[in-house]
Parts: sequence; C-alpha cells; structure tokens
Amino acid sequence: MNTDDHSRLFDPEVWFRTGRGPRYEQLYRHISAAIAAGEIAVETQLPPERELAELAQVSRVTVRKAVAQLVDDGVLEQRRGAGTFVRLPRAKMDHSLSALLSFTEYMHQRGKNSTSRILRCGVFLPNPDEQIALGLSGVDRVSRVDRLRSADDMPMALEWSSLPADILPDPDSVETSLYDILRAAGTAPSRAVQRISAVNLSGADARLLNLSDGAAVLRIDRTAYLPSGRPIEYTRGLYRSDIYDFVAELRLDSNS
Ligand code: 16G
Repeated sequence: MNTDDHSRLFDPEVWFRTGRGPRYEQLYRHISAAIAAGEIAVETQLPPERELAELAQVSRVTVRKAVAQLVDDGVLEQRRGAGTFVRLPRAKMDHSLSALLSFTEYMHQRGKNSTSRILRCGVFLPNPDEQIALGLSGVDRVSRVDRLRSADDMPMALEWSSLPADILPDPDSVETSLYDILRAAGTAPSRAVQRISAVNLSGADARLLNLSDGAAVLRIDRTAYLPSGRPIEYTRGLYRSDIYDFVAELRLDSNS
C-alpha cells in the first residue's frame, strides 16, 4: 500500500460517524472490514502507531486499543521489532452440508457462543416466494423472523426465516434458537434442501455484517421439511464467506 492509499483508508471522513460508538471501536470495525474485503492485503504492514494516529486523527491510545482488538481477533499480528502485519486468515470453519444443524449448534460445536439480534418479526400474509416454498395459499399466514447472528459477538450471518404460522404461532418467542423451539413443539425439520450462491452485499446488509459495500458473501436459501414431507421453514441467509466454508460430502450413487 502506498501513502495515498493509507491517507484515504484511514481518513476519518471514511471511517468515523458521530453517534456510531467510540472512536477505537469504529476504527477497529473499519480496519477489520477493510481486511475482510481484501482492501488491505495479507502480509501488509500497517503504518506505525504514531503515523496511524496522525492519519486517522485520533490519539495513540485509540489506535492501540483498535489494534489490540484486531490482534485478539487474530486478524493482525505484532512482530517484535518489525511492526504490525495482516495475518493469513485463520482456518475457515467447515460447515458440513450433510448434517442438518442449526446456527446455534454449529457455533456450539466450534466452542463459540452464538447470539442473535432480531431485526424484525411478526405474522404476515405470505409473499409469492413463501407461498411456493412453504406450499401456502394467499390467505394463509406466515411468521417471519429476521435476525443478525453473531458468534462470540462477531457478526456472521443475516437470516430471514419464514415459517407457516401454525408451526411458529409466536415469532417473538425466537430469542435464541429457532430449532430449539421447533424441537420443543415436536416440529423440528428432518430434511432440508439448500441452494448456495455468491452475492455482493449492499449497503445496509454490509453495515450489519461489518463488511464493506459490495463485499462477497454466500447466500444460502434453505427449505426444511418435516418427516411427513411438509415444508416448514424457508430461510434466506447471507453468510460471511471469509469465515464460513461449506463442505459437501459426496457419495457414489449405489445404483450406478
Ligand atoms: C442455520 C440454517 C437456517 C436455520 C438456522 C436455525 C444454514 C445455511 N441455515 O443457520 O436455515 O433457520 O440454522 O438456527 O445452515 P437456530 O436454531 O440457532 O435459530
């Protein structure tokens, strides 16, 4: 990176907004997003603390706090006598496509604590996509829960879930795990079909996931079914592709 790139990247006009939290936190989020989006490449050396403080127009303490947090996250590495460098991304989490796991279970398996922020929920008339996916008619009701999902406080995914209202009559009740609620009611899915694609994030979604505008993420649409074959969940999700790695297990068809 040259000096011009540095001045642009750390310019407070770019990363600071009044009312969006403490400076060190905003600077931390900005650098983290720039690294995740590849704007600061792996092995790039960050400017020294004093220079960074001047560029970002903050105190050295603020820079130190932001950098310490990034070191904690494993995104930056401080090398004695050499400086601070962007690390190779740590091993991605493998997400086995053959197990029907919930977000909570998946994170738990990886020793992470999952949390959700409900962005919106309620009971609505189904839109055409929901009608098709869930086999509903235009007069049925659908419960929707839109969530920002984090692991150890790091935003990982945005999920828009729709379920027939008779399966999830009270969408407000989804405080932690949707699948736990379904299990308790005896309506947990036993099979799901997923469609995976790559998309670029738009503004509002990027902000929620702490990524930059246009960053590439995985979009996964899941339709999940009861053992009877009834579709009961249609979830569209956007998942950070720098963290998630979906692994598919393939078997030779026994009939061939
Ligand atoms: C997973 C599912 C999602 C499901 C959610 C339930 C994928 C791609 N999607 O994120 O469809 O709604 O788990 O998680 O795996 P919860 O029980 O923790 O709410």
